[in-house]
Amino acid sequence: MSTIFLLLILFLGFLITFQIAKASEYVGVLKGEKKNFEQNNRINGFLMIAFLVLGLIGVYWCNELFRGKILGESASVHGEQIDNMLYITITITGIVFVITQVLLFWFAYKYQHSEKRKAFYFPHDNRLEVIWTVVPAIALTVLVGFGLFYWFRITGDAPKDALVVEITGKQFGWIYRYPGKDNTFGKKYYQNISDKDNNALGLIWDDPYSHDDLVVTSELAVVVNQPVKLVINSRDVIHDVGLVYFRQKMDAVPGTPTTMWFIPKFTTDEMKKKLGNPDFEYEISCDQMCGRGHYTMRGIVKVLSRDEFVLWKAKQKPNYAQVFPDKDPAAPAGAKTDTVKTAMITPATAPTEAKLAGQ
Ligand SMILES: [Cu+2]
Repeated sequence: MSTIFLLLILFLGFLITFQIAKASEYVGVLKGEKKNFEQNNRINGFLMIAFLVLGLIGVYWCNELFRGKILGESASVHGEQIDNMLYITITITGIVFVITQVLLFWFAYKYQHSEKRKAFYFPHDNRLEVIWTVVPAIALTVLVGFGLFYWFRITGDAPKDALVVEITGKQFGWIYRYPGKDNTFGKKYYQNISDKDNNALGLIWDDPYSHDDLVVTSELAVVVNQPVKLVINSRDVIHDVGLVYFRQKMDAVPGTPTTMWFIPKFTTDEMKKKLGNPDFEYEISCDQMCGRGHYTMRGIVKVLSRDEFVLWKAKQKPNYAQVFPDKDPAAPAGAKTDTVKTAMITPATAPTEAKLAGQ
Protein backbone atom coordinates (compact mmCIF):
# COMPACT_ATOMS: atom_id res chain seq x y z
CA MET A 1 0.00 0.00 0.00
CA SER A 2 2.76 2.46 0.95
CA THR A 3 4.47 1.74 -2.39
CA ILE A 4 1.33 2.83 -4.27
CA PHE A 5 1.18 6.04 -2.21
CA LEU A 6 4.85 6.70 -2.89
CA LEU A 7 4.38 6.23 -6.62
CA LEU A 8 1.31 8.48 -6.52
CA ILE A 9 3.26 11.21 -4.69
CA LEU A 10 6.11 10.93 -7.21
CA PHE A 11 3.65 11.17 -10.09
CA LEU A 12 1.90 14.21 -8.58
CA GLY A 13 5.27 15.85 -7.92
CA PHE A 14 6.22 15.34 -11.55
CA LEU A 15 2.87 16.73 -12.72
CA ILE A 16 3.19 19.86 -10.54
CA THR A 17 6.76 20.53 -11.72
CA PHE A 18 5.65 20.07 -15.32
CA GLN A 19 2.74 22.51 -14.90
CA ILE A 20 4.93 25.14 -13.19
CA ALA A 21 7.48 24.88 -16.01
CA LYS A 22 4.72 25.28 -18.57
CA ALA A 23 3.20 28.25 -16.73
CA SER A 24 6.53 30.05 -16.48
CA GLU A 25 7.03 29.45 -20.20
CA TYR A 26 3.73 31.25 -20.92
CA VAL A 27 4.71 34.08 -18.56
CA GLY A 28 7.97 34.36 -20.50
CA VAL A 29 6.12 34.65 -23.80
CA LEU A 30 3.83 37.33 -22.38
CA LYS A 31 6.68 39.37 -20.89
CA GLY A 32 8.96 38.97 -23.84
CA GLU A 33 11.70 36.32 -24.14
CA LYS A 34 14.66 38.67 -23.83
CA LYS A 35 13.55 40.47 -20.72
CA ASN A 36 12.62 37.20 -19.13
CA PHE A 37 16.05 35.70 -19.92
CA GLU A 38 17.89 38.65 -18.37
CA GLN A 39 15.77 38.52 -15.24
CA ASN A 40 16.34 34.76 -14.83
CA ASN A 41 20.02 35.27 -15.37
CA ARG A 42 20.23 37.82 -12.56
CA ILE A 43 18.18 35.65 -10.20
CA ASN A 44 20.37 32.61 -10.89
CA GLY A 45 23.52 34.67 -10.36
CA PHE A 46 22.22 35.92 -7.04
CA LEU A 47 21.19 32.39 -6.00
CA MET A 48 24.74 31.18 -6.71
CA ILE A 49 26.11 33.67 -4.18
CA ALA A 50 23.33 32.90 -1.68
CA PHE A 51 24.08 29.17 -2.02
CA LEU A 52 27.80 29.79 -1.50
CA VAL A 53 27.31 31.93 1.62
CA LEU A 54 24.63 29.69 3.18
CA GLY A 55 26.64 26.56 2.32
CA LEU A 56 29.82 27.88 3.94
CA ILE A 57 27.88 29.03 7.02
CA GLY A 58 26.35 25.52 7.16
CA VAL A 59 29.77 23.86 7.00
CA TYR A 60 31.07 26.11 9.79
CA TRP A 61 27.94 25.62 11.91
CA CYS A 62 28.11 21.82 11.55
CA ASN A 63 31.75 21.82 12.63
CA GLU A 64 30.99 23.97 15.67
CA LEU A 65 28.03 21.79 16.59
CA PHE A 66 30.03 18.56 16.58
CA ARG A 67 33.34 19.96 17.83
CA GLY A 68 34.78 17.56 20.41
CA LYS A 69 31.70 15.37 20.31
CA ILE A 70 32.60 12.81 17.69
CA LEU A 71 35.61 10.71 18.65
CA GLY A 72 37.00 12.28 21.79
CA GLU A 73 40.60 11.87 22.87
CA SER A 74 42.34 8.83 21.48
CA ALA A 75 43.10 6.13 24.06
CA SER A 76 45.90 4.43 22.16
CA VAL A 77 49.38 5.45 21.05
CA HIS A 78 48.57 4.68 17.39
CA GLY A 79 45.38 6.66 17.75
CA GLU A 80 47.26 9.93 18.33
CA GLN A 81 49.15 9.48 15.07
CA ILE A 82 45.98 8.58 13.21
CA ASP A 83 44.24 11.65 14.63
CA ASN A 84 47.15 13.85 13.53
CA MET A 85 46.96 12.35 10.07
CA LEU A 86 43.22 13.04 9.93
CA TYR A 87 43.69 16.66 11.06
CA ILE A 88 46.39 17.24 8.43
CA THR A 89 44.14 15.68 5.74
CA ILE A 90 41.11 17.70 6.83
CA THR A 91 43.13 20.94 6.95
CA ILE A 92 44.57 20.47 3.45
CA THR A 93 41.31 19.29 1.87
CA GLY A 94 39.39 21.96 3.85
CA ILE A 95 41.52 24.80 2.45
CA VAL A 96 41.19 23.40 -1.08
CA PHE A 97 37.43 22.99 -0.55
CA VAL A 98 36.89 26.60 0.52
CA ILE A 99 39.07 28.06 -2.27
CA THR A 100 37.47 25.95 -5.03
CA GLN A 101 33.89 26.53 -3.85
CA VAL A 102 34.35 30.29 -3.51
CA LEU A 103 35.90 30.47 -6.99
CA LEU A 104 33.24 28.22 -8.51
CA PHE A 105 30.24 30.17 -7.27
CA TRP A 106 31.86 33.62 -7.50
CA PHE A 107 32.81 33.00 -11.13
CA ALA A 108 29.28 31.79 -11.91
CA TYR A 109 27.96 35.08 -10.50
CA LYS A 110 30.59 37.45 -11.82
CA TYR A 111 30.72 36.07 -15.34
CA GLN A 112 27.02 35.57 -15.89
CA HIS A 113 25.83 36.34 -19.38
CA SER A 114 26.09 39.98 -20.38
CA GLU A 115 25.42 41.67 -23.68
CA LYS A 116 28.42 43.92 -23.10
CA ARG A 117 30.91 41.07 -22.84
CA LYS A 118 32.17 38.42 -25.19
CA ALA A 119 33.65 35.16 -23.90
CA PHE A 120 37.43 34.79 -24.30
CA TYR A 121 38.34 31.69 -26.28
CA PHE A 122 40.81 29.74 -24.16
CA PRO A 123 40.74 26.06 -25.09
CA HIS A 124 44.07 24.70 -23.87
CA ASP A 125 47.19 25.45 -21.83
CA ASN A 126 49.78 22.74 -21.22
CA ARG A 127 51.50 24.56 -18.38
CA LEU A 128 48.28 25.04 -16.45
CA GLU A 129 47.27 21.42 -16.97
CA VAL A 130 50.63 20.17 -15.70
CA ILE A 131 50.27 22.36 -12.58
CA TRP A 132 46.75 21.21 -11.67
CA THR A 133 47.68 17.58 -12.27
CA VAL A 134 51.07 17.46 -10.57
CA VAL A 135 50.26 19.51 -7.46
CA PRO A 136 47.22 17.41 -6.37
CA ALA A 137 49.09 14.21 -7.34
CA ILE A 138 52.00 15.11 -5.02
CA ALA A 139 49.66 16.18 -2.20
CA LEU A 140 47.59 12.99 -2.45
CA THR A 141 50.68 10.78 -2.68
CA VAL A 142 52.02 12.31 0.56
CA LEU A 143 48.64 11.83 2.31
CA VAL A 144 48.23 8.24 1.08
CA GLY A 145 51.89 7.59 1.99
CA PHE A 146 51.19 8.60 5.60
CA GLY A 147 48.14 6.33 5.64
CA LEU A 148 50.09 3.36 4.28
CA PHE A 149 52.89 3.93 6.78
CA TYR A 150 50.49 3.74 9.74
CA TRP A 151 48.54 0.88 8.17
CA PHE A 152 51.71 -1.24 7.84
CA ARG A 153 52.62 -0.42 11.46
CA ILE A 154 49.22 -1.42 12.81
CA THR A 155 49.00 -4.62 10.78
CA GLY A 156 52.73 -5.42 10.97
CA ASP A 157 54.65 -7.39 13.58
CA ALA A 158 53.60 -6.61 17.13
CA PRO A 159 56.29 -6.05 19.79
CA LYS A 160 57.53 -9.26 21.43
CA ASP A 161 55.92 -8.47 24.78
CA ALA A 162 52.48 -8.08 23.21
CA LEU A 163 49.48 -9.71 24.82
CA VAL A 164 47.99 -11.91 22.11
CA VAL A 165 44.23 -12.31 22.14
CA GLU A 166 42.21 -14.13 19.56
CA ILE A 167 38.87 -12.53 18.76
CA THR A 168 36.20 -14.32 16.76
CA GLY A 169 33.05 -12.68 15.46
CA LYS A 170 29.83 -14.62 15.16
CA GLN A 171 26.18 -13.87 14.53
CA PHE A 172 25.85 -12.11 16.94
CA GLY A 173 28.62 -11.53 19.43
CA TRP A 174 32.35 -11.77 20.05
CA ILE A 175 34.35 -14.68 21.47
CA TYR A 176 37.75 -13.91 22.99
CA ARG A 177 40.47 -16.52 23.51
CA TYR A 178 43.57 -16.17 25.66
CA PRO A 179 46.38 -18.73 25.59
CA GLY A 180 47.00 -20.21 29.03
CA LYS A 181 50.32 -20.61 30.85
CA ASP A 182 51.89 -22.34 27.82
CA ASN A 183 51.37 -19.05 25.90
CA THR A 184 50.27 -21.05 22.87
CA PHE A 185 46.83 -21.34 21.37
CA GLY A 186 45.53 -24.88 20.97
CA LYS A 187 44.50 -26.04 17.53
CA LYS A 188 40.91 -25.75 16.42
CA TYR A 189 38.78 -27.16 13.64
CA TYR A 190 35.60 -25.53 12.38
CA GLN A 191 33.63 -28.78 12.36
CA ASN A 192 34.15 -29.06 16.11
CA ILE A 193 32.29 -25.77 16.68
CA SER A 194 29.31 -26.49 18.88
CA ASP A 195 27.61 -24.08 21.25
CA LYS A 196 25.63 -27.00 22.63
CA ASP A 197 28.83 -28.78 23.67
CA ASN A 198 30.36 -25.55 25.02
CA ASN A 199 32.99 -25.49 22.30
CA ALA A 200 32.26 -22.14 20.67
CA LEU A 201 35.56 -22.04 18.79
CA GLY A 202 35.84 -25.70 17.80
CA LEU A 203 38.95 -26.40 19.89
CA ILE A 204 40.57 -29.78 19.34
CA TRP A 205 40.66 -31.35 22.79
CA ASP A 206 43.30 -33.88 21.67
CA ASP A 207 45.74 -30.98 21.39
CA PRO A 208 47.22 -30.41 24.86
CA TYR A 209 47.85 -26.73 24.03
CA SER A 210 44.08 -26.20 23.98
CA HIS A 211 43.64 -27.42 27.57
CA ASP A 212 44.53 -24.15 29.28
CA ASP A 213 43.02 -21.82 26.64
CA LEU A 214 40.56 -19.35 28.14
CA VAL A 215 37.45 -18.72 26.08
CA VAL A 216 35.60 -15.63 27.25
CA THR A 217 32.50 -13.90 25.94
CA SER A 218 31.84 -11.30 28.63
CA GLU A 219 34.56 -8.78 27.80
CA LEU A 220 37.91 -8.27 26.17
CA ALA A 221 40.38 -7.62 28.98
CA VAL A 222 43.72 -6.00 28.14
CA VAL A 223 46.57 -4.40 30.07
CA VAL A 224 47.30 -0.68 30.06
CA ASN A 225 50.56 0.35 28.33
CA GLN A 226 51.16 -3.19 27.10
CA PRO A 227 50.85 -3.83 23.38
CA VAL A 228 47.82 -5.96 22.47
CA LYS A 229 47.83 -8.05 19.35
CA LEU A 230 44.44 -9.15 18.12
CA VAL A 231 44.18 -12.22 15.93
CA ILE A 232 40.84 -11.77 14.24
CA ASN A 233 38.55 -14.52 12.97
CA SER A 234 34.95 -15.05 12.07
CA ARG A 235 32.75 -18.07 12.59
CA ASP A 236 30.19 -17.26 9.90
CA VAL A 237 29.94 -14.09 7.82
CA ILE A 238 32.30 -11.11 7.53
CA HIS A 239 32.29 -8.99 10.69
CA ASP A 240 34.57 -6.11 11.57
CA VAL A 241 36.34 -5.40 14.84
CA GLY A 242 35.77 -1.70 15.48
CA LEU A 243 37.61 -0.12 18.43
CA VAL A 244 36.78 3.52 18.07
CA TYR A 245 38.62 4.78 21.19
CA PHE A 246 41.79 3.07 20.02
CA ARG A 247 41.23 4.19 16.40
CA GLN A 248 41.43 0.59 15.21
CA LYS A 249 39.29 -1.30 12.75
CA MET A 250 39.79 -4.57 10.93
CA ASP A 251 37.60 -7.02 9.06
CA ALA A 252 36.92 -10.43 10.59
CA VAL A 253 36.92 -12.82 7.65
CA PRO A 254 35.95 -16.48 7.94
CA GLY A 255 38.92 -18.73 7.20
CA THR A 256 41.44 -15.88 6.84
CA PRO A 257 42.81 -14.58 10.15
CA THR A 258 43.68 -10.88 10.17
CA THR A 259 45.74 -9.08 12.80
CA MET A 260 46.27 -5.63 14.26
CA TRP A 261 47.96 -4.33 17.37
CA PHE A 262 47.81 -1.25 19.56
CA ILE A 263 48.88 0.08 22.96
CA PRO A 264 46.05 1.21 25.27
CA LYS A 265 47.03 4.40 27.10
CA PHE A 266 44.43 4.70 29.87
CA THR A 267 42.70 2.11 32.03
CA THR A 268 38.90 2.03 32.01
CA ASP A 269 38.93 3.59 35.50
CA GLU A 270 41.23 6.40 34.37
CA MET A 271 38.90 7.09 31.43
CA LYS A 272 35.91 7.18 33.79
CA LYS A 273 37.63 9.90 35.81
CA LYS A 274 38.90 11.75 32.75
CA LEU A 275 35.46 11.95 31.19
CA GLY A 276 33.62 12.37 34.48
CA ASN A 277 31.39 9.50 33.45
CA PRO A 278 31.19 6.64 35.99
CA ASP A 279 29.42 4.45 33.42
CA PHE A 280 32.09 4.77 30.74
CA GLU A 281 33.22 1.58 29.01
CA TYR A 282 35.48 1.15 26.01
CA GLU A 283 33.32 -0.15 23.25
CA ILE A 284 33.91 -2.82 20.67
CA SER A 285 31.47 -2.68 17.81
CA CYS A 286 30.94 -4.65 14.66
CA ASP A 287 31.64 -2.22 11.83
CA GLN A 288 30.26 -4.46 9.12
CA MET A 289 26.58 -4.96 8.43
CA CYS A 290 26.43 -8.66 9.21
CA GLY A 291 22.76 -9.49 9.63
CA ARG A 292 19.66 -8.60 11.54
CA GLY A 293 21.29 -8.69 14.98
CA HIS A 294 24.32 -6.66 13.83
CA TYR A 295 23.60 -3.90 16.37
CA THR A 296 23.72 -6.38 19.27
CA MET A 297 27.42 -6.98 18.68
CA ARG A 298 28.36 -4.12 20.99
CA GLY A 299 30.95 -5.49 23.39
CA ILE A 300 33.13 -4.13 26.16
CA VAL A 301 36.89 -3.76 26.38
CA LYS A 302 38.27 -3.56 29.91
CA VAL A 303 41.65 -1.88 30.09
CA LEU A 304 43.12 -3.03 33.41
CA SER A 305 46.31 -2.48 35.35
CA ARG A 306 48.71 -5.42 35.27
CA ASP A 307 47.68 -6.61 38.73
CA GLU A 308 43.98 -6.36 37.95
CA PHE A 309 44.56 -8.32 34.75
CA VAL A 310 46.38 -11.13 36.59
CA LEU A 311 43.44 -11.33 38.99
CA TRP A 312 40.93 -11.26 36.14
CA LYS A 313 42.76 -14.02 34.31
CA ALA A 314 42.97 -16.16 37.42
CA LYS A 315 39.19 -15.99 37.75
CA GLN A 316 38.59 -17.40 34.28
CA LYS A 317 38.20 -21.13 33.87
CA PRO A 318 39.73 -22.81 30.81
CA ASN A 319 37.20 -24.02 28.26
CA TYR A 320 38.61 -27.54 28.57
CA ALA A 321 38.02 -27.59 32.33
CA GLN A 322 34.42 -26.47 31.75
CA VAL A 323 33.79 -29.26 29.29
CA PHE A 324 35.72 -31.93 31.21
CA PRO A 325 35.40 -30.98 34.90
CA ASP A 326 36.77 -34.40 35.86
CA LYS A 327 40.08 -33.51 34.32
CA ASP A 328 40.31 -30.04 35.90
CA PRO A 329 43.15 -30.12 38.42
CA ALA A 330 41.78 -26.94 40.04
CA ALA A 331 38.34 -28.44 40.74
CA PRO A 332 37.81 -29.55 44.35
CA ALA A 333 37.02 -33.23 44.79
CA GLY A 334 33.33 -33.77 45.39
CA ALA A 335 32.31 -30.70 43.38
CA LYS A 336 32.95 -32.65 40.23
CA THR A 337 29.56 -34.22 39.87
CA ASP A 338 27.89 -30.80 40.25
CA THR A 339 30.03 -29.14 37.64
CA VAL A 340 29.26 -31.89 35.16
CA LYS A 341 25.71 -30.57 34.99
CA THR A 342 26.63 -26.88 34.80
CA ALA A 343 29.18 -27.53 32.07
CA MET A 344 26.34 -28.68 29.88
CA ILE A 345 27.94 -31.96 28.88
CA THR A 346 25.67 -33.67 26.46
CA PRO A 347 25.82 -37.21 25.17
CA ALA A 348 27.41 -35.81 22.00
CA THR A 349 30.67 -35.08 23.85
CA ALA A 350 30.68 -38.33 25.75
CA PRO A 351 32.32 -40.36 22.96
CA THR A 352 35.11 -37.80 22.69
CA GLU A 353 35.70 -38.04 26.38
CA ALA A 354 35.67 -41.82 26.26
CA LYS A 355 38.03 -41.72 23.34
CA LEU A 356 40.40 -39.48 25.24
CA ALA A 357 40.22 -41.66 28.31
CA GLY A 358 40.85 -44.76 26.25
CA GLN A 359 44.01 -43.35 24.69
CU1 LIG B 1 29.01 -8.43 12.90
